[in-house]
Amino acid sequence: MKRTAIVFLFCLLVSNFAFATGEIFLVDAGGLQYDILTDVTTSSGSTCSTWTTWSSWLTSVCWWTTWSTTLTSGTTSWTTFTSGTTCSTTWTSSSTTTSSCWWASIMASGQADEASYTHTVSASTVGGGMVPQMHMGDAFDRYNMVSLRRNLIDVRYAYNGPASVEAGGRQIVFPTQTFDTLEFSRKVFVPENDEFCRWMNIVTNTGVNPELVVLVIDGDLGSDNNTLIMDTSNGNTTAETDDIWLVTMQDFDGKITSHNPRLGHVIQGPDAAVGASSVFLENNSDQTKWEYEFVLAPGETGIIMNFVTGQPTIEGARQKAILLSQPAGVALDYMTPEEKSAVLNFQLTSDALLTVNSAIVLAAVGVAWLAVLRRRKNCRAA
Ligand SMILES: [Ca+2]
Ligand SMILES: [Ca+2]
Ligand SMILES: [Ca+2]
Repeated sequence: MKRTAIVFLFCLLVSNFAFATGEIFLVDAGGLQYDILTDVTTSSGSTCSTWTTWSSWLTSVCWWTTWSTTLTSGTTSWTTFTSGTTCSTTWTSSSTTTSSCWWASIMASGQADEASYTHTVSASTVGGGMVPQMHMGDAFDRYNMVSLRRNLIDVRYAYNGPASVEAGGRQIVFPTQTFDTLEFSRKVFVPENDEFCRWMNIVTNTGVNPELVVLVIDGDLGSDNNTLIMDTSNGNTTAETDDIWLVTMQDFDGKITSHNPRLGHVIQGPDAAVGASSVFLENNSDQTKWEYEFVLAPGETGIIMNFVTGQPTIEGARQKAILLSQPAGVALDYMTPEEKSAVLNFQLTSDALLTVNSAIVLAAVGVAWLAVLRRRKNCRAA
């Protein structure tokens, strides 16, 4: 009877978390439909016997209370998880003092859970051939999850409430989550007239001292252990910190088809103030991780921006990634002048500076015109 009650409570608990997470579907100009998660309060996980099994999952949360205790404390317990009881390597099985435990690889608000084409496309093969009329989908299992590293622990951006939309529903605006003296939020944009998804990861230092920010963006590709790096911006097929973009696909080896969209991951721009401090992407692994480290002065806001493009062909992914690495036009749509000037990992020149500096230019023209008027007045007086 007691066991039945625990199972019931567990199911109730999991279903409650699942209900809280929402999703917004956005289709780009190429017909690729992105599934963006909002108000994430879900995790992928299961029961565990020891903590040490999962101790390397720095982005996981664990709890060691009995189910009844967790359920009684409701959402309060989750608040506790996100503010510090994340699994760390210092935990051992001796931490568990009760009979039940559960581990969870916690997801993040604003992650792309999936991307699939709404229509058939002609896809390129590993060898350069073409497959006509293919149904392409399963771009991601989880993509562009995000954490801030606090005291060596990666704390997820999650459990932060519902999102809203702007830009005619094309940009999802996520709420602010506080990490000590840092405030963090996200905006995710998919245009109807171009082919990409853009993330703005927005951090503000609300403290009185300069603050080191370590932003961790991790993901899981749909290509699983058939992931192949087809190209990177510095000319090889190895992911490195100086790579601006990376192109991946799902290998045909061992499969009849490779039906995942070919992906161009754009992680930074050339000559940017802040580059990636760590990049992980390997063949035969679906795991992705890009990290950025930077210092924010008191009151300063910094934005780490990422793009991904899904394309039917490798060449399409490569060409779009090259364009997005120096973002202009649609790639900067629905960004405020303040947001453009806060971007750290791309050097925004033409578009951004034009907008940011237009007020300065107008002011300068005004001052010059006043000087001309004054000189004319002086001439007349003379
Ligand atoms: Ca998937
Ligand atoms: Ca996967
Ligand atoms: Ca490379």
